[in-house]
Amino acid sequence: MSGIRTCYRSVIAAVLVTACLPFQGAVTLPTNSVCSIAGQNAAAAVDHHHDPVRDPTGAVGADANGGAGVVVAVLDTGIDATHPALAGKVVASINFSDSGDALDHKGHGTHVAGIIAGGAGPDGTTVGIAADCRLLNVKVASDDGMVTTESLVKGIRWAADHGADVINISLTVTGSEALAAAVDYAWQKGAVIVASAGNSYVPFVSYPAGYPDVIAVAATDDHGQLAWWSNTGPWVDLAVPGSRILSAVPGSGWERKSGTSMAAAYASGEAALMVPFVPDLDGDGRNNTEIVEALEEQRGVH
Ligand SMILES: [Ca+2]
Repeated sequence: MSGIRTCYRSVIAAVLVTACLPFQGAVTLPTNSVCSIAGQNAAAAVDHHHDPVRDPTGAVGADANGGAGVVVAVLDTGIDATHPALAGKVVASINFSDSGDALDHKGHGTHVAGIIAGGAGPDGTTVGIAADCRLLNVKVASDDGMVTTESLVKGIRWAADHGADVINISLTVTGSEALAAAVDYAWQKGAVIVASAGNSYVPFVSYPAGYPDVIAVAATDDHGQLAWWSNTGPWVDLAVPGSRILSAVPGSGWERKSGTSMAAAYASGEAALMVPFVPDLDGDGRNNTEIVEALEEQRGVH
């Protein structure tokens, strides 16, 4: 395992990607919107949200279901559950950060949540990949975007114990034995675990994305190519849209953001669509292995 840990200097939406260079340190921040990208050529922005996902039988569009009955945990900076696109979607909230509440004062978790489960956007079209799923708001990052491995470990275990079918982790932290054990715990409970690869354009393994039972997600650009700022490497499992993705921000607003955070959310939405359709083929009593295989077949980078 690489001893190099990647970190991201800021989650502030206004910073440039050049502020996201990796360094070695004990604490990292959520992977981030990259406004140097978001500010470019906005007229060419493309919504990718209805790129169809098919269930493994190929017979029915899995998106016909919209993820109804599926629970997705968003481990992030909190969620603005009062946003019109997210009203009624958050079924439970908990705060493992040092913030005073589980609200999203940062504007990161709400955007991620909207990509996964958001309803009608500003033009009336649905912004969420799996708009009928429900969310667990698991706040693990504080209001300045700081997240510790310890809080993430608590969040993963809590999500697994509260029925999460999919666990979205749009952030990176320093790996640890406790984090690996939490991932294994959630995996054995049947959760599909999705994490962002990071935005630093480096090949180094990020955590928790780099653990074998986590789907590591890179971001593509408007042309379907790997975004230049996306981390990648043989440890990355999927490459999905992550550039200029329209979603909700606190205060009933909307923004386009770019990052592997957005890509991970996109992949989590696709996983949520698959949950009702993908059977347990190997008889181990859960279908997360089969969902991961189906996702990698359709979106894999290998
Ligand atoms: Ca299985």
